[in-house]
Amino acid sequence: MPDDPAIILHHFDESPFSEKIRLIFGLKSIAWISVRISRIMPRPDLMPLTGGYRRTPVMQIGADIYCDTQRIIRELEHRFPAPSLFPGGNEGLARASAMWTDKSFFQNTVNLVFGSLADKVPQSFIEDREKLRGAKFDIAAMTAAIPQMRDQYRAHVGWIETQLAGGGPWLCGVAPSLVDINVYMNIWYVRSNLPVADEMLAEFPNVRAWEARMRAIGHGTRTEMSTAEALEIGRISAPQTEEAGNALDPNARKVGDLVDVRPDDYGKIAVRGRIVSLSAQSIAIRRHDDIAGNIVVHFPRAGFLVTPAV
Ligand SMILES: N[C@@H](CCC(=O)N[C@@H](CS)C(=O)NCC(=O)O)C(=O)O
Repeated sequence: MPDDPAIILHHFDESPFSEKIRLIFGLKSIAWISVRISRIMPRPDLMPLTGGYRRTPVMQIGADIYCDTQRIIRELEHRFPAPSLFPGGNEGLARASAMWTDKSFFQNTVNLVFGSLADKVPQSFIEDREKLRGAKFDIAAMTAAIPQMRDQYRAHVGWIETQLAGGGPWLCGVAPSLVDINVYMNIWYVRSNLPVADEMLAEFPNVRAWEARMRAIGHGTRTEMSTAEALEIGRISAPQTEEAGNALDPNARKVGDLVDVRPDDYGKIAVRGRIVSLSAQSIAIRRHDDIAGNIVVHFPRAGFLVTPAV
């Protein structure tokens, strides 16, 4: 393996969660490889790498695969510590902010976007997202809820405005942090999809000025690669994760245990493998895939279920 393995992001350009990671590449001036995946399943070159995890984005470094932005961000901060995502401290709160921005705020944003796009949303996308959610992707209900969503979105954006008005120019002070990245996804997604965004943000001058600063961060240095080439890199690489147990694990899980790991909210597909490393914040499992070979897949702990494989 080269000393400096390539950072590969499997993503699609319209994906708001991917935009978080692209901005971190910008903030940290990272050169990265973009692998554009389809917006809907199937993703035949990606599934051998993830073992079935199907949410977007996924980061690949050789034969190590990082799932969920929470886990991807932790890895990027570890490998590229400067500039820090926590310039003024507040690391715990900054990381925890995702539980607001990615869940209640994002649900609000997503309903607003798809309710407004209404009959422009292709049937194939609706069917795919119904499989992902395990529930109806009810565009008509989202459209009917637009007035409520506008109220709630306004409340969320109001908090951003209040925070910026009390200091700034970034949400945690004088330099951009993970809180800016997490929050911005919801502004970016509305701005990218809804012409009414101008009207919705008109009453928030600090948010609009901050939005322009966020946009200026850029995406670092991006080059493109095909899904097949990325799969081949996974196949010929060896995972680099070292074994590490966690004596304080509340369920006495150990390195070598065979487990299933899956998200607890949507896209609940289990990935099965043997634990390689374990901590309060992350779990890595080793699996062998007939196509991709030996792979280690990394997940965060919050928002994920780990169960003994039966
Ligand atoms: N908690 C996940 C959420 C990711 C997520 O929901 N991404 C959307 C796209 S922006 C998704 O997976 N959509 C379905 C898909 O791409 O298959 C994360 O932080 O990465």
